[in-house]
Amino acid sequence: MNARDLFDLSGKTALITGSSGGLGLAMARGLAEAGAAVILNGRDASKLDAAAQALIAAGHKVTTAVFDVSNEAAVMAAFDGFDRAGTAIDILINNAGIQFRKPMVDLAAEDWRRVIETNLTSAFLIGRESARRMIARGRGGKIINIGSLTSEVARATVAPYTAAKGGIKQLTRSMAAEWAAHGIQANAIGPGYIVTDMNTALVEDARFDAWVRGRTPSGRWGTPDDLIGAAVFLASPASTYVNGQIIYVDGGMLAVL
Ligand code: GCO
Repeated sequence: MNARDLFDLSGKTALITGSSGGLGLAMARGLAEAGAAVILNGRDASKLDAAAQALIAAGHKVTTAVFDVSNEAAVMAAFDGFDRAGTAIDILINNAGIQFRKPMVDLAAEDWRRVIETNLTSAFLIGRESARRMIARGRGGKIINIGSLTSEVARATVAPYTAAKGGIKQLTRSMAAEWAAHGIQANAIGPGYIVTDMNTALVEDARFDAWVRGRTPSGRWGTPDDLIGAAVFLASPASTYVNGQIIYVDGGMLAVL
């Protein structure tokens, strides 16, 4: 296979969770531009349809799947729907996630559980359902989990998010351990500080903004489009021998003190 074909996603179908905006939509657009048919997921049907229409207008093959990734019954129903429609998911990006900033001493157990369920358990549930079908089809597949700088280091006031993203790193390795023999490559992307709705409060905080710019060797916040290259790489034949890894797209923040 020549180098250009290594990144060709033609004929593949990709499900990207949490893709009505932000990182998920950027990665979905990138995979579509590389030739994949993409399935956008979110909980808000109107927001999801607007995102889908924009990609369709650009000439891409797009469908939507409205379900709450943290609800196992909803996940199972969604995959039953894929089965009935004959939709084979070749590439999964577990991107859906929420942030909740509060000191642990003030944190309610319900808030802890909600973040863990949405950011970590969902990746297990959707990964399990995807892998069951990839293994049965015998054609392998690609699973890309979205981690974080907090997969490696902690920041005060985001404990449940940090615990979940640390879990994403180890869940990715567990997926590789169990599914690599079936031709499935499971890897992760660790975004640095990216300008997204989830981080608006941080971007608008002059002190935090200055800290990010000073602490990041690239000297800037990331954009969602900065993740597209790593996503296409991990979704493509170019990464057939890459498994259980997490690629940090963070401007170098984790590489330096
Ligand atoms: C925060 C941010 C971070 C970033 C990202 C960094 O409150 O510190 O939300 O968690 O979103 O995860 O990699």
